Amino acid sequence: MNRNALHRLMIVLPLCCGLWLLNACSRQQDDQAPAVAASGEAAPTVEDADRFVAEVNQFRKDNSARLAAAYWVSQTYISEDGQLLAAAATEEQLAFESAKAEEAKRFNDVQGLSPETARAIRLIKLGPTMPAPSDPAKRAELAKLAAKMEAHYGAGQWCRPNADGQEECLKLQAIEKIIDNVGQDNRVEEIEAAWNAWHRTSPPIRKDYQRFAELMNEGAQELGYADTGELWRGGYDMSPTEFDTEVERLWSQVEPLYEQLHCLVRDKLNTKYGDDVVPADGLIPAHLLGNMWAQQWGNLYPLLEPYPGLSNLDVSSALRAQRDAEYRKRLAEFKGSPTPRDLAEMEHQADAAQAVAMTRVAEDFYVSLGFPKLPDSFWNKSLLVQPRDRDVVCHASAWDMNLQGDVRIKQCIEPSEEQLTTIHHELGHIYYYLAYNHLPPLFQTGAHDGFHEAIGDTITLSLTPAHLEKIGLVDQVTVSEQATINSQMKQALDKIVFLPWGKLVDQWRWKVFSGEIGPEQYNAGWWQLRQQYQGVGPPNPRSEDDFDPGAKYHIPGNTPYTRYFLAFILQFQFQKALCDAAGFEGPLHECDTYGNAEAGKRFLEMLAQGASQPWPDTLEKLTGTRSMDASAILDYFAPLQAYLEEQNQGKTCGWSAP
Ligand code: X8Z
Ligand code: ZN
Repeated sequence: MNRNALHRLMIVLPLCCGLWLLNACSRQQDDQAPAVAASGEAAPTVEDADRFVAEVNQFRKDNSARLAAAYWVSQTYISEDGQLLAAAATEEQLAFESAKAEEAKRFNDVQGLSPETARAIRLIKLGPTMPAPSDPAKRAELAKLAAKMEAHYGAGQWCRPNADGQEECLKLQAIEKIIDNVGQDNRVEEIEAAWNAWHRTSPPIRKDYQRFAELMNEGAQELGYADTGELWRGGYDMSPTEFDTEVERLWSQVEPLYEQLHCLVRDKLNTKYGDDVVPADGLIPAHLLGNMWAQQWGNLYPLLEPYPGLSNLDVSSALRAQRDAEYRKRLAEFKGSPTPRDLAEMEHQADAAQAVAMTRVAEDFYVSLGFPKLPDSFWNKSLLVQPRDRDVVCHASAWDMNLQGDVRIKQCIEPSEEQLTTIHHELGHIYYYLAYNHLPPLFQTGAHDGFHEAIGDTITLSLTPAHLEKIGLVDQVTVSEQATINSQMKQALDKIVFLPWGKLVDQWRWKVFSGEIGPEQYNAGWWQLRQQYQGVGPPNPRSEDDFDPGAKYHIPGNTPYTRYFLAFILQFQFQKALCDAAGFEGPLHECDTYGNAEAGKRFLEMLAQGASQPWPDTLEKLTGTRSMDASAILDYFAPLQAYLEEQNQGKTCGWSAP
């Protein structure tokens, strides 16, 4: 689902976008609203409230497998039929969840509720991530739009004549390779063509998105929220306004480090491409940062490597070599002379075998911490490689199909470091699902959505150069201060660079929902935020015929995005706590929790709490603090910060405000 929306709302599903996740929260105005006691109706009792919660839990138990099956099919077999199934499931789920969110207000004045029931009612009142109007026709329209936009994104492609003059169609992952520009030196024009091609896929859903936002707002307003953004911000056990302030506070902690990194990257790109392409004191063009959305710049590491030649940190080469060895093995074992079809089949088998091997690497880390092995059904039912015969939504996601152990991931795995990291990320969701499956369905979600996104990422922080060497993915690891700077640079290009992007995606959506960015300014508003936060600009002039936000999965997929911003801060807090539990005494960036039972136990204990209590309680139990805080990430990158300051001396950093 990604419907992420469903996140809170729903029941089940994918978290990658999680589906049904609910989050905690509290809405002041709801809490203060009078109980809806129609004249003549007896005031609800504690027992009524218990029954109400039990009914919602039962609905989820009874329906999650069926609904999840519809979403799974729609995303792993993109077709009109799949859209129909997904829309019908969403409609049903939204009808139930929206009605219950409204009904839950009846219990506002009931005294003496058990803590579990009070918590469950708070969660129900939040409403779905995709709040639906109560008018059935509008609800159906909303569900249809959601299914359509997601399918449209998943089926996006770029068709052009190839070298032989034949039409060739590239899907997103193939187009991304041109932009990622790893191990090649594509011409700027080629990169820009790829960027343009992908950004041409989204204008067809611009009108749909406008209507979708309108309908969700109507649903949110029926529930008593000002707009959908307020509903989304309400899921954090504090008021939406307090949450806003928290996000700003966290951003202000990390912004200076991002600006330093931006400064050095711009300088290197300016040297490489010249003033005409990358102005020395202006915005960096978005297509030259080694990522379709310029959200993480790790692919630029070879250009930024502080001390070249010290260590080999190139995990992708090792993964590709493993995959090629799989292929050669099959070729050697083949009897007779293979036809082109046989060769293609062997290529596919090698891809699939390598995808399983990479997933096993990630599983092994969790198992080393004392987590269970993944169930057989995970291996049998997950989608780990892009099928050759149909479109699927390749954007990675993790699924809890039935709230009792049928967990899967859907990811078009390729042999690259980025994909290996994403597998660890997705397994974080999977292990969260498994750890809280014993709870009532309403509590089967993250402490908040940022927790869910941070679990697997925390594990990736242990993939230090020393660890990667141990598992045979890099060699010649050097231990020195210079080697530390190298490795931190590589990490920061992903982990620090992500932060402004992680914040701005929902800044855009919140403004769209509130009307501050009107439909006639969707694209201009988007680039204004990208300039403000990332210091990045479009490669060529954009207009309101474009819909560049729609070229990022989470917009058509309606997955809230601030969760990732929070996760990128929280994962360092989690890692610090786990390393403390493991008795590790060195600098945080050297800590590898692999095989540490105590760290694993503490982590699992946190996961097992799900959303059964406010997230500050859960955070405190693991980390000793009740707030999210960027000091762990800043401490982690302290060596790099010093290096950047020194490198940037005398340079003019920053860019003009929009
Ligand atoms: O969407 C994801 C995950 C699924 S929850 C693959 N991520 C964000 C993105 O790709 O934009 C992980 C990091 C940020
Ligand atoms: Zn995720």
